[in-house]
Amino acid sequence: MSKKPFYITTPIYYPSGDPHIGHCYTTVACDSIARYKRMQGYDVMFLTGTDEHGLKIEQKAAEQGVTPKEYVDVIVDKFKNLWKYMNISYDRYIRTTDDYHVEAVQKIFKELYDRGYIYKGEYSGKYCTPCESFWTDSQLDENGCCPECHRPVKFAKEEAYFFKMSPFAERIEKLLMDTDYLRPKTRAVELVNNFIKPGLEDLCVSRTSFTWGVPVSFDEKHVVYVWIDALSNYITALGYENSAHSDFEKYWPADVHMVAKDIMRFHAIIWPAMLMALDLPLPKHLAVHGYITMQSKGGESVKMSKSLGNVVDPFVLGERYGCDSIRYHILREMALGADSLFSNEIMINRINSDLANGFGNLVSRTVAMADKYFGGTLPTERESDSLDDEFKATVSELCGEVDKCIDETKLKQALEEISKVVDRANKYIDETEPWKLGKDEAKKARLAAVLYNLLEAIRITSALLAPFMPTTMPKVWEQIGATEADVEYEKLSRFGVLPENVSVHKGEILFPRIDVDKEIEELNAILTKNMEAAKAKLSAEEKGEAPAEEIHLAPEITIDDFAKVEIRVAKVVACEKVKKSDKLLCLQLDDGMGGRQVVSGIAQYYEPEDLIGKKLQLIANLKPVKLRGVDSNGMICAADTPDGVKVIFVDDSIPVGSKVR
Ligand code: ME8
Repeated sequence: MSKKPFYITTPIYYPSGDPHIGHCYTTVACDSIARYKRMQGYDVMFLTGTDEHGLKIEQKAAEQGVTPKEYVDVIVDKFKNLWKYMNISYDRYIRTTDDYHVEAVQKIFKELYDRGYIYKGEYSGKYCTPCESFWTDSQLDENGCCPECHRPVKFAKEEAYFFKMSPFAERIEKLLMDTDYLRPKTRAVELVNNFIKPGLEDLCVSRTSFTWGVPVSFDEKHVVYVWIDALSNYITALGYENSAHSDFEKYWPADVHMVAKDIMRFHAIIWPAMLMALDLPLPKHLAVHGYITMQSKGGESVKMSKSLGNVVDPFVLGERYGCDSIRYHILREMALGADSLFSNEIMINRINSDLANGFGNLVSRTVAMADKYFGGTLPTERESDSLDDEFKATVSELCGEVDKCIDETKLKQALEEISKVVDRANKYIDETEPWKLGKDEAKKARLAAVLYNLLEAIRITSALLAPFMPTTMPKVWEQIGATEADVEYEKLSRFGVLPENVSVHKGEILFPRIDVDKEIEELNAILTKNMEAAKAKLSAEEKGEAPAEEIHLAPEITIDDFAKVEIRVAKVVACEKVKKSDKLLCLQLDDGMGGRQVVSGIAQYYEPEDLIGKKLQLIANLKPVKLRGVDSNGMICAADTPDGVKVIFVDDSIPVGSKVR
């Protein structure tokens, strides 16, 4: 039997700054649902990606002296690294700069034009450059600034194409008010009252004031502006109007689009209108969540965002507590639709209470007792008690409850349901007092029953937690002696799946208890330092200055990690520009080991003759690569400074080949 398809998407993120915990929320939430649905046997397509066009990217790239594509490539890699680190199981990653997407967007734009839904006009209004948004006067904040980032806006006017919204108003109102499209439904009234009732305004869908975008095929001085380019990703990634993919028939319409409230309007009104104009089916659900917020100095909760510089680096948290704990924390704290305040204290207390004291303790106590009283293998003789029936029923019903929460995109509730059963299991230990049973030979059969019931509770709760915490749960299965077959979805509503004589294996502590005071002090210091550096960088960028220093604080390494990098002193014996490249120089080095060739991106800062005869530091054990077809065996050390890149030269008295440590 062929599996039922299930299609879920995150927004495509702007690669205009490093990803932060706010981006992680949507992606981790979608990943958990995707994993859950795969576990249930669906054929899942989980899409994420990056939204790479627009003025802001064009400007940032120009400031750095690189092309927009070069600029986004670096940040897209950071997003992909983060998703790898957070164990995100996306099936497809779309970049709006991918050729197939560009081609499909041009066709979609032309199709909408041919159908009479796009026309040429003139746009004028208040424009916020960092947010790339035009705002009406009534939308500006109390200081007449951008309502999103609160920076000044300027009056702007240009020829533009518009997408007609009014033909779809009635159908969209019905979609929002009478169907289960928008979640939570409470937001539908706000959208209808604010945008549909006053009359849907036509949407500006092209720009002539910048070039970094998809060109309008029939009027090349225009580029497609934001939403037709960005929203189309959900269908072009499946092969709509392109031949790079061929899953459109299978996966469209999407089962769930998940976004934060900042882009709800675009997904709740504009996206359905575009699909209606193209005569395509509408997605089944749009799940809208709130923001991860931070407390400002004034005490209010404000959105964590790169344009405010108040971001928390997921790598810093992951290195300290493990990425599963971070995944759990962010999902457990945020109810669908509501904001959730991020603080180190809330996070640490949550990890301690639910994971260290709750689930982790349940596993370690149960496994330790099976080990202590039965040498790890349960005897088959059992004695049940009436207390067990209610416990078994509670555990067996959990899967149905979690299924319901997943289907309603209520992940916080799903985790709460699981926590309740974990708490119930810990209480079952207190009620049955296995440590007393263990002292009495006559009660061993009862003890075996108690421990078996606990192992079954762990089997079921851990399997249901696995989509949320995919790294840790296989370790739990190892400890409780469960095979992959034991944790299959079909066996999660059934008690009594583990073999009667199951063997446990004591293992590492899954979630070590965190010393709250000590940790908060250390973490606050790191995160405050990072945040201040991020803000300094942001304000330097706004003033058009290069940042004083690179702000990203890499995770701590040990001396052994450092020892893996071999730095040697080398002398430049020859140097020339790499052909057809403005950036690269090719250096011949005397490294005291027979010599080598290194290619370095410093041609904008040095002429070849500036370097010949100089001594510098060479990363000698870097894997060789080809740059513009030229072999490069290592890397030379240089510093990023406000005046550009500067090579770190070494005193001439140090012999070539000397090791730097
Ligand atoms: O809007 N809390 O991209 P974007 C929760 N490219 N979620 C947050 C968050 C926070 N503090 N900060 C960001 C765009 N997000 C467009 C989208 S879609 C066709 C185009 C998440 O990089 C949240 O999901 O500004 C938000 O909707 C998304 O990042 C947008 O990020």
